[in-house]
Amino acid sequence: MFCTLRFICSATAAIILASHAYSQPVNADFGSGLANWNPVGDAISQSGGAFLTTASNGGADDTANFNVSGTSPLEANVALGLEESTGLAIGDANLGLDPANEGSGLSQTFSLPAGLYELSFSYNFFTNETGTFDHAFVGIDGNVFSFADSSDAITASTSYGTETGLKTYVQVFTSTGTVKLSLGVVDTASFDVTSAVLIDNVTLTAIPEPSTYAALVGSLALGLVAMRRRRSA
Ligand SMILES: [Ca+2]
Ligand SMILES: [Ca+2]
Ligand SMILES: [Ca+2]
Repeated sequence: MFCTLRFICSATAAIILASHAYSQPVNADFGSGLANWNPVGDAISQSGGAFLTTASNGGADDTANFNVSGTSPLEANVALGLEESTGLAIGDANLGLDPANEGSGLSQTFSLPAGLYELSFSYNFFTNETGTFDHAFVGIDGNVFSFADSSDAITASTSYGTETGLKTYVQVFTSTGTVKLSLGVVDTASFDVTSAVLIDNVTLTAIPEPSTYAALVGSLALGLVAMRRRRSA
C-alpha cells in the first residue's frame, strides 16, 4: 500500500514539477513598476498595478483632466499606432465593435514550451461613458479578446463615473513557443469621454495535456492492480 501510494505521489509530483518548468512574464505583479513591460500611451504604475487610460494629455476629452502620465494615448487603425505599438496588427483593437479611436497599452514577450496554458489577471475597468462605448482588451499572439467594456462598469466610482470593481479574467490558450501578451484600453465611437483599466497579477499556469492525464490514470490503474495482487498473494 505504501509503495503504491509513493508511486502515485511521485507520478503526480513529476506532473506538478513539469507544469512549473516554464517562465512567467517578468514583473507580472508590477512590484517593480512597469519594468520589463513595454508601455505606450497614457500608462503608469499605480496601486501596485499598471494603470492605462484613454485620456489625451491636456484634458480635452472630459470636463476634468484624466490623463495621468503627460503622454497622450496612441491613435488606433493607423500605421505605427496603438495596435502595432502593442504587438498587434492594425485593426485588432476594433474587435467587431465600434472602431477603436485611441488608447493605451502594455506588452511583453516571453518564452513558453509548446502546450496549453491558462492566463489570468485581475482588473478594474473605470469609465466616464454612460453607454456601450470603450473597452479593455487582451491579445495573446495576436488573438484579441475584449475583457471589459463601459456597459460592465455599473458600480459607482470615486475617481470615474463608474467602475466594474476588482475582477479576474481567465483565458486558456495554446502556446507554440514564444508568446506576445498585449493589454490595453481604447476609446470607441469617439476620442472623448475617458475610460481606464487597472491590471495586476498576470499569472500563467500550464494545463496538463490529455496524454498527461492518461499517463496519470494509467499510473493509478497500475498501482491499484499491484496493490490487489499484493493483497491476494
Ligand atoms: Ca501588484
Ligand atoms: Ca480619449
Ligand atoms: Ca470614450
